Amino acid sequence: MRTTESNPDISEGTTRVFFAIWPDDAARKQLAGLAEQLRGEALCVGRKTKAENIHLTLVFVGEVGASKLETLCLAADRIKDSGTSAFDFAVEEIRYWKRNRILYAATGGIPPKLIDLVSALENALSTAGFTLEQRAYKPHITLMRDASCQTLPELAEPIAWQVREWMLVKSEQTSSGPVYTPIRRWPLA
Ligand code: 2AM
Repeated sequence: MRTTESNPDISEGTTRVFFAIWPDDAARKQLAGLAEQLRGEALCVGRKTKAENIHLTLVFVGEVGASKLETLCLAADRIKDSGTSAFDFAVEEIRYWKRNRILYAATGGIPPKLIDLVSALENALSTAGFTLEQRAYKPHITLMRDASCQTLPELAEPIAWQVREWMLVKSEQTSSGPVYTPIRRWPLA
C-alpha cells in the first residue's frame, strides 16, 4: 500500500474501490514471511502478495464514479453510530482455494465484531443505493495468486493484531501489480 494518502482522481472517470482493514506491520511481515517460507519449502508456488498489499477486504464495491465516491464516504460515516468497536483478529489457518488458485490466511472463528462491522457497512451502502455482491462474506487474506499448493502445515501460533481502523481503498492495476491507496480511514474505538 502507498504510504502517502493521495486524493483519488475524482475529476473524471471511475475509481475501483473496496473497504478493508490492514494488518499492523508486525502481522503483515509475519504473513509475508509465511508465504515466502511455503515457497521456500516448495509447498506452494505462485505470485506472492507484496507485504505492503496484504489486507482483509470488508466489502468490495467495484468501479465508482466521481460523484458517487463522496456518497460512499457519507454512507460509511453513518455506521459509526451502529456500535462498531475495535477487536482482535487472529490468523489461525493457512488454506488453499484450489478452484481460485489462491493461498490465503483465515481465522478459525470469525470475530463477531468483524461481522457487525461488515453488516453495518453493507446495510449503509445498500441504503445509499450501492449494489453489492450477493456472495456470503468469507473473510480471507490472499497471500498468493495463481498458486499451486501441496499439503499445508498448521500454524505454530496465531498471527494476531488489534483492528483499530478500517478504510476505503483505491485499487489500480499496474504493470508491476496492484497498487492500493487509502482514500479515507475510520477509527474504531
Ligand atoms: P481476493 O484477494 O480474493 O481477490 C481488492 O481487489 C480486494 O477485493 C481483494 O481482497 C479481493 O479479494 C476483493 N474482492 C472481492 N470481490 C472482488 C471482485 N469481484 N473483484 C475484485 N476483487 C474482489
